[in-house]
Amino acid sequence: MSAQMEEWHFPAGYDQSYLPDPSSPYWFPHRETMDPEERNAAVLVRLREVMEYAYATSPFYRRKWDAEDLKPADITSFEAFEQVPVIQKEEMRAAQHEHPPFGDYLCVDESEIHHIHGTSGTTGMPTAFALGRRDWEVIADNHARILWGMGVRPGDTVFVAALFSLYLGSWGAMAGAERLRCRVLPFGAGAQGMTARAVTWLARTKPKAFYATPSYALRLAEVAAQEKIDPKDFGLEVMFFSGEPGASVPAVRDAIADAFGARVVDCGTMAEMTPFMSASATDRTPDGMLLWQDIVWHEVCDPTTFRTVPFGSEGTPVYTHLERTSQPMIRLASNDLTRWVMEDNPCGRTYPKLPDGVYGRIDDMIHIRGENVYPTEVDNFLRGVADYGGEHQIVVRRTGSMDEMIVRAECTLPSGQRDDFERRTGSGLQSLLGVRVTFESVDAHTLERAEHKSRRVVDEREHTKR
Ligand code: 8LH
Repeated sequence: MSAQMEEWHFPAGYDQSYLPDPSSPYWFPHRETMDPEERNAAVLVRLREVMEYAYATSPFYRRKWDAEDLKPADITSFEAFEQVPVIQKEEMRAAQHEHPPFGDYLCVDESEIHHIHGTSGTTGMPTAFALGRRDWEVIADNHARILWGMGVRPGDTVFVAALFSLYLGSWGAMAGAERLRCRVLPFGAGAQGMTARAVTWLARTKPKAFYATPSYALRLAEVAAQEKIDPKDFGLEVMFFSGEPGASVPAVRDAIADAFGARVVDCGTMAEMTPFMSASATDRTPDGMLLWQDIVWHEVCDPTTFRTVPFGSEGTPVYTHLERTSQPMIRLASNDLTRWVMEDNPCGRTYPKLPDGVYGRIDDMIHIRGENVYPTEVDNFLRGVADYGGEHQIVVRRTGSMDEMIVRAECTLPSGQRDDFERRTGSGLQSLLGVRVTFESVDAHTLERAEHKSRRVVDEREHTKR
């Protein structure tokens, strides 16, 4: 372990009165800019420690690793660590079913639980997340550190425009902003008429920073336009997003930056992985997301073998907590898709990077007639088309023995004048995706807008798991 790594110990605990020197771009200058090999060596020791802790405190991990004849002490190299079996969400659901409500991977006494969050449960049994009191403080510290990296400073007003419910995104952003000594405006989202009220509050309070999902920011810009308010007048400087692809999809990113006149920052892993901001861009490395490897260990892996892929390659993120004690996740499979690189970052942090962010879930990729279509490609393309109305839907269905893809997009032109729009958009999509597309236009403002995460794909094929 490097003697100079600031506050590096397990279980983690940070000096709650610490703030960096105001002139420093870094919260922890050494940890953020150190030689990555040296950092990795410290992380390897930590991985063993976290595994020892989990093995001692959780029947779930003992069962899982005993079945593979694996002991934490065996983890003496990253090659060995890559052989630790991944956790899939179904296993957590099963563990919570057997040991309600938190599963037998809760590694602290129930009296230590400070927050309970969960999945919405719209696509199956909901999963509960238990976060310890001490962990919450550490999460807040980590998020404050990452917000500092985005350029947010004590005293700044941070407007949180995401659901305050079971969703961890809003609470995690708020915890970090509070620890950073910001002024938090926990506005929320999702109630009737709330978007118009958000416009009023943004115009009145002129916050410096803003958190939401990317699709909600675009929705907000539309509602502001309807209210004859220019979102640039909110005076926002930095908008950070998580929860879905968007902030790293070039056309979406540009649309948000142009509408609000603010910097767009992408962040986010998974709720289970809170501090979920451990993948995040910074003010001087604004594109994609850096992987803050001393907070959460991020691997990008082959989706079948779960061994890491070389830098430059595509794979699926696999995450391991380095600081959580309540429900530490050790090799949680995300089933998302990304690409990682290791290069010099303009901000000086020596972390690997996901240059294109996380571009989607493996399950959401549409397999049609031998081609793979990412819904984000469609989004990116449509946002560049003149007269596009801002929302679309992708329907995949089987007609006879053929799969058919229908893209329905809003158009700002009156219905009698859309021939040219339909022709250029339909043929553009077809050549981009390499599959036949039936393209339809609908009136602007007629498709549903997301108040949270968008759901634009309707796959009607029976065999497709959604
Ligand atoms: C993303 C991104 C992103 C999440 N780019 N896809 O918001 C962060 C946490 C709280 C969250 O959304 O957790 P949740 O609800 O468990 O969803 C996780 C999934 O959301 C993740 O696996 C991705 O598919 C997606 N996601 N942040 C692209 N910045």
